[in-house]
Amino acid sequence: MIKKYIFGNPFPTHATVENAEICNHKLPYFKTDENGNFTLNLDENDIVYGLGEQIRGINKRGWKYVSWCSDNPDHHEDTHSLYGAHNFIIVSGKELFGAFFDYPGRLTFDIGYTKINEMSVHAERNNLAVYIITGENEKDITKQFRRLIGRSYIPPMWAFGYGQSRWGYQNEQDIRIVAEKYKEREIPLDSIYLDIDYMERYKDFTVDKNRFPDLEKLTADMKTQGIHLVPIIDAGIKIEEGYDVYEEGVKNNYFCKNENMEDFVGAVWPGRVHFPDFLNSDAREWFGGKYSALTELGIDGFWNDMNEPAIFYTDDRLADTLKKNDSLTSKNMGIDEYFIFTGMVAGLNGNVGDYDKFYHNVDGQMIKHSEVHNLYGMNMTRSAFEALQKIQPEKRTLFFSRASYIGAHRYGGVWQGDNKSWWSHILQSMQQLPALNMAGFLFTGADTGGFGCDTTEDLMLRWLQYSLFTPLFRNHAAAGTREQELYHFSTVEAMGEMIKIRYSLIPYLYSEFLKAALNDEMLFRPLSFDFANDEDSRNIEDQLLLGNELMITPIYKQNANGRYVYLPEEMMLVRMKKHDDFKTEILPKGHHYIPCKLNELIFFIRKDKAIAMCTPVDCTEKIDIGTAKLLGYQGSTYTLYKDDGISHDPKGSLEISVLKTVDI
Ligand code: MIG
Repeated sequence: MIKKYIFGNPFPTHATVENAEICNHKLPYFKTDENGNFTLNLDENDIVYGLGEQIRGINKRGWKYVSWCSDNPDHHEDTHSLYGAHNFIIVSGKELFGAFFDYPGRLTFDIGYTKINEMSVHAERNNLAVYIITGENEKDITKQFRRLIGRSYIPPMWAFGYGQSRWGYQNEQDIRIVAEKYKEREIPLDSIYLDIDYMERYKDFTVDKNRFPDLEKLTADMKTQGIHLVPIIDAGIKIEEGYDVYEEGVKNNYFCKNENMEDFVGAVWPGRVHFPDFLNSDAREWFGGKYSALTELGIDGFWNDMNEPAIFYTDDRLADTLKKNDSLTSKNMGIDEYFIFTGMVAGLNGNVGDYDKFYHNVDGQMIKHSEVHNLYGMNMTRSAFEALQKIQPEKRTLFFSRASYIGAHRYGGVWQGDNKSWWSHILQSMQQLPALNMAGFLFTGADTGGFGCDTTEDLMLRWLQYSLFTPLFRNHAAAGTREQELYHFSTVEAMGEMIKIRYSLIPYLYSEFLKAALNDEMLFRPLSFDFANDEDSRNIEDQLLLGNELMITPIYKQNANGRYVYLPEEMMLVRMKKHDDFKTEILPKGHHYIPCKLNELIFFIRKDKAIAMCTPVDCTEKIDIGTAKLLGYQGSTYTLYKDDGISHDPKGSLEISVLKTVDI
C-alpha cells in the first residue's frame, strides 16, 4: 500500500508516473516539524536499505548522506554526495516500510551518524511529498515503489556487449587500433566509446574534422565489425560566435538565466559555457533534437556527462578569489594564509554557492536552480530520450547518464562515475547495485578496471570477473592513467576468456534484465531480500543475488586466493576458467571458504535452478540462442525471454522458451 503525504508546496519532479492516494493524517513512523525534519528511532537490529548511488554499505546505517548531485571523483568513506539523488529507503527490522522523499533540492539522510540509533531526514525547505509504502517484504515494497515510478529504461541488446573506452582516444586511428587489437586477440567487443576529444573544442554535437575526418565512414566501418561507437555529450554549451547550438540557445532563451535575466555563465571543459535549461520543456525538445547531428552519421548510443551540472568555476567567484588571493600572496604568505589560499582555489569547483546564482524557466516561472538541483541531469537524459523516440522510432538507443534523480531511470541508465583503480571500489560498486535497482536504475555498471589511478593486472582480472555480471560492462579509464585495454596485459588470454564467458551469459543476463524491467523487479538483490527469515543473510554485504538463479561472490581483495561465502541454502558452486571449462560442486547451507585462482571465476546457481549459456561469439549480433545449454541442477528448466533486442515495446514481441537441462 502506498500513501502520499504532502508538506508545503512541493515542486512537480515527475519522479512518479502513477497517482498515489493522498493521506491527510499524520505521517506514520517519523516525527515531523515545520522545518523539514523527519526523525525516527532505529532499533538495534534495523537495517536501512536504499539511497541508490551512494557510498558505504548495503546497510546504510552509520553515516550522513546528502542528496546533492555532485561531480565528485572521491568515492571514499568520507564522501557525502555522489552523482545521483535517489531518495528511496526501506527500513527493515522492528517495522518494515519504504519511504520516498520526493524533494529535488538538498536532502540529508543522517542515518545513525549524529545519534547511533536515530535516523533524521532533513529537507532544506519544507516543500516535499513523502510516500510511505508498506508491504509483505522488501521485494514487495520495492515492486510497489517501482510501479509508482514507472518502467525502467530498456537498452538495445547490443548494450550488453563488452565496451572499451578511454578518455584520451585522440583520433580515428586510435579507435581503429582498439578494434583491430581486440580482433587480433579474438576478444569480443560491441562498443567503443568516444570521450570529449572527438568534439571540436568540446562543443556538443560537433566533430573535430582534423582528428575524425569522416565519422560517418568510421561508424559504418565499425558497424561491419559489429562495433557501435558511443559518443559523450556534456551539459555545458560553449560560448562561441557562430556555433549554432550556442546561438540558437541565446536567441530562444533556452539557457539558464542569472538574477538579471542574462544567460548564466559557468566554466567547464569548453571554457565559458551556458547551461541548457533542461527544466524548460521547449529547451528540452530543442536540445534533444540536436542529437540527430550524430544519429545521421549512424550513431546509436550516447553517454551524458557533467550534468550535475559540474561547474569548474564562475567568473564572479574566480575574480573574487583572485582578488583575495592577491592580498594574501602579495605579502610573505604565512601558513594560515597558505591554507586559505589553497582552500579558496579548491573551492572554486562545484561551489555550492554557484548553484544559487541561476534560474530555470518552468512554465513561465523562474525557479532558483539550487531548489531543483537534483533534477538537472535527469532532464538532460529525458531530453535525449524523448527526442530520439521521434528521431529513430524504430529502435532503442543506448543512453546512460552520470547525474540522475529517480524518474531518470525511465529514460536511460547510469554509470557509477569516476571510481578509482582500487580494490575497495569493486565492493563499492557491488554495494550500490541493489540500491540502484530499488530506485529503478537497472542498466548500470562501474568503470571496469577503475577510472582514476593506475590499475594492476590482477585488479583488472578480478574486476572483469565481477563486471561480467553487470548490465553495463565497460572498461574505462582517465587520461594520464595506465593503459588498460585488455591487450596491454600479460594475462590477456585469461581476460579474454572472462569476456567470452560474459558473451555466453548475455542471453541469460538480458532475459533476467527484461524480466526485472517488465515486472518492476530488481536484477540484483541483497541476500536478505530473498531469505528474509535467515539472520545470517541480513549481514552479508559482499554477495548479491542476480536474477532468479544466481548468486555472485566476487573477489575484491588483492592476493586473495579465495574468499568466505555464505550460502543461505544449498547451492551449486561453479568454477569457470572458460565458458566450456568449468567444475561444479553442490555445497550445503552455511559458511564456506572457497579457494579461487586468479584466472578463475566463481559464482553459484541456486538450488534446483539452471541458467542458459550460449556459445560465445565476437559481438552480440551474432549470438545464436539455438546454441543455449543449461548449466545447473539436473532436471531443472529455465525460462528464457527473448525479443528482437532493438524494438521499443519489447512486450509486443516477447517470446518465451522453456529450456530443459541436459546432462553435463
Ligand atoms: O572532468 O570527459 O566521468 O568518464 O572520461 C572530467 C572526460 C570529465 C568525467 C567523466 C569521465 C570522462 C571525463 N569526464
